[in-house]
Amino acid sequence: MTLWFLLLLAAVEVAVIAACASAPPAPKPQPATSVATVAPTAQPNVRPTAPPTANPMAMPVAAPEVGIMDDLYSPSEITIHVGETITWRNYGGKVHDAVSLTGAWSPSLLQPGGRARVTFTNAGKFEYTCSVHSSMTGWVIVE
Ligand SMILES: [Cu+2]
Repeated sequence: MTLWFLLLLAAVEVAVIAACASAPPAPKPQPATSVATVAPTAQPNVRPTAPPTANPMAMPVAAPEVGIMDDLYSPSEITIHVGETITWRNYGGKVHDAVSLTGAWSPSLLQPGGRARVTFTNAGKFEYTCSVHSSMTGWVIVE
């Protein structure tokens, strides 16, 4: 009886081993597929750079200007170089002018918004006034 039992047990074991041997191999565990967690980047926030600035040496220099107000010159003293031109512009509401005290220049009266230009060809310090409002005085220094 024991022998039969052992033989039967052995037969079952062989059958089990054979079944295991013929079974398809268990799939290898695969690492979990990595999921991209990085959100897509936003649109590039690159703005075009400013165009290169022009050569400072080539930039135009503001022309010397004296504003005429009611009733003063602004600036009341201006320094320029020989050969430069000053523009007087009447920003006031009255009629004004800018007349040299020595008679070096004598522009006509300027209506509001009017302009007068004088080119200085000699160095010196020149005082001027308004022929209508004698309290208005200014200086041009030419270097
Ligand atoms: Cu005046």
